[in-house]
Amino acid sequence: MSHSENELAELGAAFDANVAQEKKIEPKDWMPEAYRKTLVRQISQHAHSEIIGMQPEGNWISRAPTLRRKVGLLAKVQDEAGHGLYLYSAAETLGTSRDQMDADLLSGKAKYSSIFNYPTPTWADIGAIGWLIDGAAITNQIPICRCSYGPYARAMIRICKEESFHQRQGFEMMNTLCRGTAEQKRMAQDALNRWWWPSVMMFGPPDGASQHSDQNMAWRIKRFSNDELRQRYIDMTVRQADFLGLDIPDTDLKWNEESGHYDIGEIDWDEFWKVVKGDGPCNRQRLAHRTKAHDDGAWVREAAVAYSDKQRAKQRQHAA
Ligand code: FAQ
Repeated sequence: MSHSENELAELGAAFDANVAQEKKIEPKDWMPEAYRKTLVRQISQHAHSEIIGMQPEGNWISRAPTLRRKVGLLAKVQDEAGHGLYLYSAAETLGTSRDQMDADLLSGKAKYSSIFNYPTPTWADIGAIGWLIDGAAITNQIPICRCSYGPYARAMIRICKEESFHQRQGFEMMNTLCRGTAEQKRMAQDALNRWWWPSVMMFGPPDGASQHSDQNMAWRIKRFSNDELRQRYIDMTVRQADFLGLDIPDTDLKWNEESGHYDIGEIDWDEFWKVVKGDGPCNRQRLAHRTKAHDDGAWVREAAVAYSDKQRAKQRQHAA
């Protein structure tokens, strides 16, 4: 339905007032097109990250060192699939389709988190992903539980509960390695050395270079800037590394009495943008794997559609 200029101004003012009063915006409410568009962008990127994020860990399911570790890892990877599904559903409420989101991911048009383009050569990487990547994910995502868009905020509540459990199990895994043999401790340190900087980059470009932050903070999609969340993660994680007896791979890291935060060295933003633009260590492998899984799953989608068509035909017969 098209609106006159006056009507649009009134709808816009009512929308702004609802956001300011912390009322949730729901799928049938009027919303500015740019709000809808940025939410589809962020939520679908988030969903794709969960789905692609299954790959680095999935790599270790068949090689987990004990039955207990295998069960834990299987459950974690399944949780990530679930997160992807709630998030795709949340994005669908904004008028996009799952087919469109899949097509955008597979064509390389839609982004997913840079972090999942790094390899997992050792078992310690699985501990590091839980500890660092889930740790960074919950730091970023807890504020999204208060996002102005209702379906995204509600999906995030459950996701955050599961991610914090993932973070605990990753930390416990690192703690076991750090209290084990010298070789296990060396593996844990090596994993931290490789994952530290990519995890710091996960929060996105620095505030001056973030395109979407200002508007999305005004719309209460985001509550804190990329740098604020990054600092929160650094302060939390440096102390945890200390507890584990591991060294953060940054010779410039130091406590700043004045700010009450840790200062870190220079972030390699060239590396970040290279990975975001598709040229990281595993970008091609991740997309090729996802494309094959999508193609292999075509018969499941066809069967599901055929089944639902049959059910609908039955219901129509009953109703007649
Ligand atoms: N990777 O203007 P901003 C997880 C892009 S889930 C790739 O600052 P924004 C669970 C950005 O899209 C991890 N691209 O953007 C798990 C934009 O490009 P566009 C995912 C990035 O949206 C754990 C451009 O740069 N979490 O880990 C990245 O305001 C373990 C300019 O940036 C979420 O998605 C990046 N790191 O802020 C699974 C949380 N950063 O779209 C398995 C929700 C930025 O205009 C194992 N998302 N870009 O083409 C967010 O909070 C935000 O979208 C940010 C980026 C903070 C990621």
